[in-house]
Amino acid sequence: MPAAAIHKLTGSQHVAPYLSDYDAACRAFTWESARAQLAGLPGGGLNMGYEALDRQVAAGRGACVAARFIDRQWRHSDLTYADLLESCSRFGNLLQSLGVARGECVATLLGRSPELFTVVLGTVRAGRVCSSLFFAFGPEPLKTRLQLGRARVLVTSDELYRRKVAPIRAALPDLQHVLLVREANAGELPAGTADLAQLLGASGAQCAPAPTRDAEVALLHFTSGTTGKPKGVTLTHAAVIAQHATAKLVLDLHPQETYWCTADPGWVTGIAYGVIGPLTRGARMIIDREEFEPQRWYRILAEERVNVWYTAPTAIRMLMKAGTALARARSYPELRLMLSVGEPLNAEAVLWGTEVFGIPFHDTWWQTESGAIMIANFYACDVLPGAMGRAIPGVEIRVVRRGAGGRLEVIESPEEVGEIALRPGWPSMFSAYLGDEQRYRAAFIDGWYLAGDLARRDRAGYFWFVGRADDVIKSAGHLISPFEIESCLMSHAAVAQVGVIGVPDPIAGQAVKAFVELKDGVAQSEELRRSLMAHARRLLGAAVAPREIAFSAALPRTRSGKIMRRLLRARELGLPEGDLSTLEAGT
Ligand code: 6R9
Repeated sequence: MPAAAIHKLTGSQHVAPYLSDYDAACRAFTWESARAQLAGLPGGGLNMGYEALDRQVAAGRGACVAARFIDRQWRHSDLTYADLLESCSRFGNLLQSLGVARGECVATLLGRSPELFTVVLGTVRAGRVCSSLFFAFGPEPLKTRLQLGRARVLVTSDELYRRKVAPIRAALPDLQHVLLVREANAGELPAGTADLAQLLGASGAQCAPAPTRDAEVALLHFTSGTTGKPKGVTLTHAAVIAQHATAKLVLDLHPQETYWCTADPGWVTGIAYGVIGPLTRGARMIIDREEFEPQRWYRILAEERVNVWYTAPTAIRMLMKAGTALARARSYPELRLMLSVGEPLNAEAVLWGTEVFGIPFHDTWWQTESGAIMIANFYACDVLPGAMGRAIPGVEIRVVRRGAGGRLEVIESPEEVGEIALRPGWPSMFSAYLGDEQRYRAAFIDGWYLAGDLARRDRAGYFWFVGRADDVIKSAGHLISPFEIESCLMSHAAVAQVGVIGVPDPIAGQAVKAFVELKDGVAQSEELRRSLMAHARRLLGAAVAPREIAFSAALPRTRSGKIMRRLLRARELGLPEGDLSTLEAGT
């Protein structure tokens, strides 16, 4: 039985919500009117960076704070909309002078910093394509992604360059410029790099936005599949229409409200709702440059008077673990909306929010491919603890099954589990899997985009998450490909076969576990296990490497030689083994 709905007393909220009647909002909504809420480029066309910055400055918000950065020593530095517009203009001129062409890729490997904003917004504003990479990736995942994106420019720090990029630089022939964000006492520039601050200083402060069209690619995000290389998901400038609309209707962001998104910029949430969406709403963003720490987080919520907070289940579970007393040591009178994304948000976490903050967490669901929030518990609507919420206005979402003859059928029964399917036509829908037309086409069947997630849809239209339809792992909100980890372990001299699965973890949701079959004649030992672990951490980065490695005499595989991760998982968790007709005997 799901927990009872939490009824929202809209009359008592101090800000009138943008969406107060869900059905009426759905009826009234059109994507044309959503686009009309943006400025559009003076000569026609649409540009994400222009909507986030120029439009705000033109509306008189130039002197308003766009982003407040808080560092480890609790020092604050504020950037206004006008500051950001200037630094982005400089960056646009810099790209021009470096000879980076329209549509070419500029990658970042940065934490949450002012430079990240300059590079992401400056790149898309200049009509180049920005790819923001996860700073905790090791050299291998970085190499794959920089190669796939054919990045011409990379912006990173001295330290990340030295540890992760210098060792793979020779394998990146397209990468012509590495620009470093330098500490004051960084010393000599490493060979083949340049100083970003110096170049920006020497670039002009005026730069017109590129005349981009709606369908032109602006962002490249990498996401994981179960097989093959990571998928390069491209989002066009039109994505800003949906990111703006959802920042308004779901995050309910009002101009100059204080907003805190805790997502890392290396993943889609950190860009869509950590940079673009909130700026198009004229918000005042809080940017914590540090990593998670419960006391620090409560201090930010309280002292910075956060109004709207977008975070993730792993962080919420860690806060719950740190204890209610810590949360209650401060008060949060300004906090009016808390949201979550990225992994299943259990009902207990929603209720804990109500207990501690007096308001529930509002779950939201979406994917890199959807480019914007697609399912949400809306601010003014009842929250069903454990449910992901309802489809946003303007998008038709159902659960489907494969019926007779393989055709997709929409499931009407609220009990039956099916795959989440979205009807194409919303503006932030991904425009390609970079260089993989076939994979892109395979994501659409019978006029639906299939998300790869299993869910139920109840009579009121709320979606209840059930699981992934594939083997992809979500650990601490990071989407991890078992294939990428398997490939890395396979490159160790002692390894014959590898199978990687996600196992339940009370905090991270899932943890990565690798099962390794050794080559003939290689003996299992604790030392070898440690060597495998070190190998994985060095190449993949600690955030992606397996947490556990187990030896297996013979991994279960099909007669065609494919490792059966499904069976590994069933055996590990003591679940029914299911159909074994393709299993190779003796494995
Ligand atoms: C934004 C983002 C997408 C996958 C998605 C699903 C999982 C996202 C969720 C959720 C349960 C939620 N996911 N939101 N699972 N409840 N509210 O996370 O994008 O990194 O592409 O991951 O994350 O499995 O398919 P991405």
